[in-house]
Amino acid sequence: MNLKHQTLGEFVIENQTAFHNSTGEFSKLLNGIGLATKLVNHEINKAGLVDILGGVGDINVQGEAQQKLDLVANDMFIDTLTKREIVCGIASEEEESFISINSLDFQNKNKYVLLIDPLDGSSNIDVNVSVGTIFSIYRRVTPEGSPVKLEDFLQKGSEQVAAGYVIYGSSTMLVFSTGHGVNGFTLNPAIGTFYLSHPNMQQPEDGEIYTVNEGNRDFFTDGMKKYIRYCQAGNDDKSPYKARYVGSLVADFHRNLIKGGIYMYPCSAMDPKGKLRLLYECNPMAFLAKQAGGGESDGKQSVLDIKPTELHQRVPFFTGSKNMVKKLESFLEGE
Ligand code: P6P
Repeated sequence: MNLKHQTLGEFVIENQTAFHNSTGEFSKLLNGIGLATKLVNHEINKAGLVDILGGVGDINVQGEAQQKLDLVANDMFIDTLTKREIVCGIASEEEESFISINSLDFQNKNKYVLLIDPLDGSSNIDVNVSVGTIFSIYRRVTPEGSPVKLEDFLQKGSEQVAAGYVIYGSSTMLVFSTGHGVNGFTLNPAIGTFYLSHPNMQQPEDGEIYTVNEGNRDFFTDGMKKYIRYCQAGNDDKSPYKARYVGSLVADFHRNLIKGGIYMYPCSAMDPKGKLRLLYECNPMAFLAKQAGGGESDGKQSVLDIKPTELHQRVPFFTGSKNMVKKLESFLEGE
């Protein structure tokens, strides 16, 4: 390990002044997310052992069934951020409605709300494939000190003050942006410290990887079907693209962010509105893509411009190398 690398804590302190006139609350929030990430990472890494070893602290004395890791991750993020009184509200994929967090003195002065997909792609855990956490942070719009309202969460993605993801893969990485570029931190599990390993991440403008569940192809629109054939075509101007699909948004997004490529989850006859959730999957990833010089869209417009109407609403979502997203949109025009 090159000890010259900055730690997450040092990075947050050094950049604190840039964090939206932060009073230190924002820095506490980022560090709180870092802590919750380490707790979840620990649970994920031993998930495969629970059934084998049993008593690794995950099956309680009553022999109750091990909670699904989605809920474990959900509880860990909510507990960590509640106890540290860092946010005034949380919305989660695992919670039907938002959670209002009143600080001990019940005059909640915290400015930020968090939206989170605690464990995206969790069905992959059983087969030891990378999974992720996705988070999105807004400044509340209702008066400080009052309980949060739904409108604090139903903000356009363009209003995000920060967004990021954690990828629990061959290594665990925290990748986030506060509106000043994208930075990636890799966890050294031996000492539980995140180190700045990928400063100022930039998505290649072009790529040769297309990412879509082709099992749904017969249910796609004609424009989408034509674009897939375009990706597969080889001619004087272009070689066939590589098909890469993990089935875990964070893993697919992270690979395409580094290598170039396009991730697509279109609407279809089976998912007329698309599958991915606008507030805690698409908006945070779109924010990151844009900050890294990439592109993002619902096929017609930036998802960051969509005015949300409900917490768990779904949209078609495309994100990746800027020129690939533009090319895809040209195939979907008029649909
Ligand atoms: P499908 C995981 O459930 C997820 O939300 C994303 O992480 C992933 O890209 C997508 O759904 C996979 O969906 O329908 O291809 O299994």
